Amino acid sequence: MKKTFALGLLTLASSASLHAALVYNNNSSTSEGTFVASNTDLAQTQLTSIARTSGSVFAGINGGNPNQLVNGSALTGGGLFHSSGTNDTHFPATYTLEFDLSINTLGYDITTINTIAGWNENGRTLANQQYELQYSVVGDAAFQSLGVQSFTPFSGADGNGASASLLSITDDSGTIAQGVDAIRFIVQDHGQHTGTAQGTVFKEFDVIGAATVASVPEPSTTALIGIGGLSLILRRRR
Ligand SMILES: [Ca+2]
Repeated sequence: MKKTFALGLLTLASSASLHAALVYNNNSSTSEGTFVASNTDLAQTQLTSIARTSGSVFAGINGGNPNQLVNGSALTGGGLFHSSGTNDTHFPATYTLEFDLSINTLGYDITTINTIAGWNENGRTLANQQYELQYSVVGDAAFQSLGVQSFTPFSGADGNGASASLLSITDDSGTIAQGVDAIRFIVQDHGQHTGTAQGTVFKEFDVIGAATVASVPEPSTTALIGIGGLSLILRRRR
């Protein structure tokens, strides 16, 4: 009887799929408008707010409004510039994307995160990207870290000129995180500087996934839990 109970618990534990290892499919270009953003992703269609909670941003490009980072409006001739000059105070710059839970109360399962950077002049290293990626799940205000994501295809030798980069993240389990209510990007200095403007110009944060669906135990699992529970009752009665 004791053995059956243990098997029931084991089946419960294995029914949840967990984040395994992040997988990257990055790409770069010497043309600003190379990479196409999604206009149906969660950051564009299921967002209640995008907040910048730290870090100053050059306000001259599209007024410095962070909303341009999720609606596709910054892909050509736009973006948010984070300078990495001497005595710089622009890092870290934290962006928190809060998702709408009014209908999808269980949050969202995130399958892909694509971030696009670049500019049409002043320094190819403006397309380099580095940020810590974090997420929060429904019912827990804390953020979990997925580590520092860094893609620096351009070096100091590349000089001025147009550039673009796509940092694309998936997970080998198929899902980066489940039941998510917020994604946070903590932008850092990528450390590769050249040209007349140094830093990063971010253009779009795409967060791709779907509403989390309540998991229903499979019949065999339910039966095992039933047997496990029964064995517990019988043990208590002895
Ligand atoms: Ca988008």
